[in-house]
Amino acid sequence: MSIYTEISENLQKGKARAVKALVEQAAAEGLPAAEILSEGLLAGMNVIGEKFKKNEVYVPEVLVAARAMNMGVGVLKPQLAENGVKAVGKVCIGTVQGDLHDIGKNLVKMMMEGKGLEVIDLGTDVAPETFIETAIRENCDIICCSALLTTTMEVMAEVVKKAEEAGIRDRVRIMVGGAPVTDSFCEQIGADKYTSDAASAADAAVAFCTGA
Ligand code: B1M
Repeated sequence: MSIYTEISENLQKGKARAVKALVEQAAAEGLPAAEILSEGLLAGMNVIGEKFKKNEVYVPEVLVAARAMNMGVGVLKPQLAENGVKAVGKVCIGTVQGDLHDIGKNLVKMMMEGKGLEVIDLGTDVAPETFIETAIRENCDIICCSALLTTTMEVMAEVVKKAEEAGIRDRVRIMVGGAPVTDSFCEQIGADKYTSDAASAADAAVAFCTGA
């Protein structure tokens, strides 16, 4: 069995300590962090996602798998986010109000930090007003919203509306993402950029901040 399969299977069983140890082993063997993430951790999470959809596993199993995922991602953080880069811009990020999914948001944060952006993490269940107040107080270049539920993605439209009302729309970009979000949804609500994955989100954010 490959180490990636072992990581995936242990993640599906929610064995956080085993996942952490296996990820550490894979990293020590010199396997690339991005590959450990996609072939091991995300592969396992995808299986859980499919089973969750078919009611073959339930919230408690998904929660322990998510905890194992976060432990594994924690090990990879230093490699995924190479340090020592000067801050190229400031971002505030959060999962929108009503939504508690934070694994994707945490990955986006990590990739952005790796690209030299300063990131303020507002956590989950973030009200539109909190995004706006933080962007103003902290002088952020970008507001990043993540949503995993079709019912919560609408909150992103509220963030755009509140940014317009606060008069900051000309100087703060709004980026959106998460599994149910699409390019056309981004356009429809008047946000600036949709990206489908964390690495592209980080690239787009750097491009906004550097004017590239
Ligand atoms: Co939830 N859940 N969940 N869940 N959960 C989904 C999202 C779901 C698709 C499962 C399913 O039915 N197949 C479904 C949503 C259906 C829908 O709305 N259409 C669902 C549901 C229904 C629910 C509950 C309502 C279940 C219930 O209670 N009956 C409930 C809601 C709670 C709430 O939020 N209020 C719920 C709860 C949970 C748990 C708490 C158990 C747990 C979350 C734990 C946590 O995050 N700490 C959980 C999980 C883990 C999932 C699945 C299985 C996995 C999500 C995940 O972390 N994926 C998910 C099924 C699935 O997606 N296959 C599911 C891995 C992660 C890396 O991907 O977040 O998509 P993702 O991030 C990607 C990209 O989307 C992108 O970058 C990342 C990768 O590079 N990205 C951005 C994300 N944000 C971005 C922002 C950007 C740019 C890119 O710019 C700003």
